[in-house]
Amino acid sequence: MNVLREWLGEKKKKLHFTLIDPDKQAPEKAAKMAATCSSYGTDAIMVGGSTVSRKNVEETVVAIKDAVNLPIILFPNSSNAVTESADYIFFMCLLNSKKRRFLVEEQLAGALAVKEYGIHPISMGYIVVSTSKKPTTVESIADLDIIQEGDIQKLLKYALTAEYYGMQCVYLEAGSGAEKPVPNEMIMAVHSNLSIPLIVGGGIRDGKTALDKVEHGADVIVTGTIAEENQTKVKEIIEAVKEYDL
Ligand code: 1GP
Repeated sequence: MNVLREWLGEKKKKLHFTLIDPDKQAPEKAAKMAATCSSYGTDAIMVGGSTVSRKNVEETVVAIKDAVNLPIILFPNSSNAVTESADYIFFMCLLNSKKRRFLVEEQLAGALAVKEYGIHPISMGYIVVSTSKKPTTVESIADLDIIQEGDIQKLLKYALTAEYYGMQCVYLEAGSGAEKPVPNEMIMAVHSNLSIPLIVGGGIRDGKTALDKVEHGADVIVTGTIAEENQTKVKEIIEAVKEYDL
């Protein structure tokens, strides 16, 4: 079952997910942010960050669960971020990392916990596109086979590999707080060559950019940093995503 495809089909709209980093605020504040984004129409809350502790993730998930009636999806940086109260987990492989750790080891370390906790896994090919002069956090830790802006052939090889492996979605990531989001032509190339849902995130800060990304083929827009900085902009982004008719 491809949950993302089902959600896209049911809503007949593009989707917006809000990413909350448990390291950036207390669980109560995270819950308030989730409630605000929920009132604006976000479709799911992703919980994850680069230095999260299991306790912090779990407390944040529990607080958000109390505050909103939305799916909560773990977006783990490691097996340490697998906690029991989430509904879903992006069971992800950082395809263009050269580190075995991000390709399979963290996944091995977390698989039994996903089973034991009964969290629904959504398999994901996670691909980082380098758009920033200053490396984002994921770029600094992942030892990437770098995909430069505009290198469509290289991106397509990775994206097709995700689909041929049977992964349920592809996430094109510019990195949290990226100077620029993933370029439109790269999104369009993946959209026109793949049939699995396409998630795009990193560096999206306004409604116009979000709309641009969905118009070029993104099915799901993820925003994180802007929810911490400017709630009016989050509203604008969610409205832009929702305005787009499939
Ligand atoms: C990070 O793509 C997400 O994984 C969100 O990025 O924080 O730049 O919105 P931002």
